Formats: sequence, C-alpha cells, structure tokens
Amino acid sequence: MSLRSGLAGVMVAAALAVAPSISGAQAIAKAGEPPTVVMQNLAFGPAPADLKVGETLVFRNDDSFRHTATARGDFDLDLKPGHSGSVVLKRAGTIQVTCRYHPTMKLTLTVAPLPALGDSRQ
Ligand SMILES: [Cu+2]
Repeated sequence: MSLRSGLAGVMVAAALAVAPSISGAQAIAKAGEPPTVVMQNLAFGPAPADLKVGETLVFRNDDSFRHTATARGDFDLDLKPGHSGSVVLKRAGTIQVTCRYHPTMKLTLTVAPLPALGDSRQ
C-alpha cells in the first residue's frame, strides 16, 4: 500500500511535467494523467497496469544519462536527461522495451486489446 501511494505521487509529478508536450496525443489519452514509466538509476520503473491498445504511454527520463525506450517494431524514443516523450500503444500483447545505450535496462509491457474488438486477429 505504501508503494501505491508513492507511485501515485510520482505519476502526478509526471503528468505535471509532461502536460505541455502531449497535446498532440490528447485525443487518444483519457482524462487525467497518462500512465508513465520513469527511467532512473539505469533502470525502468514499474510497468503501468491496465494498459490498453490506443492508450498513450509516457516515458520520463529522470536519470543523468541519456536513455531510449526501444521496442523493436513498436516504438523508439530517445530521451535526454530530464526529458520525456510519449508513445501510442498500437497493438495488444507483450512488448519488450530496452534502452539502446544500456542493454541491461529492460521492461515488459502488457497491453490488453480494446474490449469492443474481441478477437482482433487478422
Ligand atoms: Cu539507457
């Protein structure tokens, strides 16, 4: 439970920091703060729960190193220290994220399909 409240504080801070830069994605984002992954101490923070296709996910680099959030075939953000960026999750399933500069940095995202789509296989 203490983890939960700590995380909430981080996410509020992220939303405030990122708000000016996500206007292009706001049509897709739900109201309130977008789910955020914080990069710190050469690691990705915890993956947000309940990610869905079409949702905007923010990566924020709180480290003093440059990092990328790279998922082959899905997205590739290059973030200087103190910068953040967002991606739109385009497919359901498991997405493996790493940093091109620090291959030991790993994150697994689980993205749920849109409920209305049901079976979205081609
Ligand atoms: Cu890195």
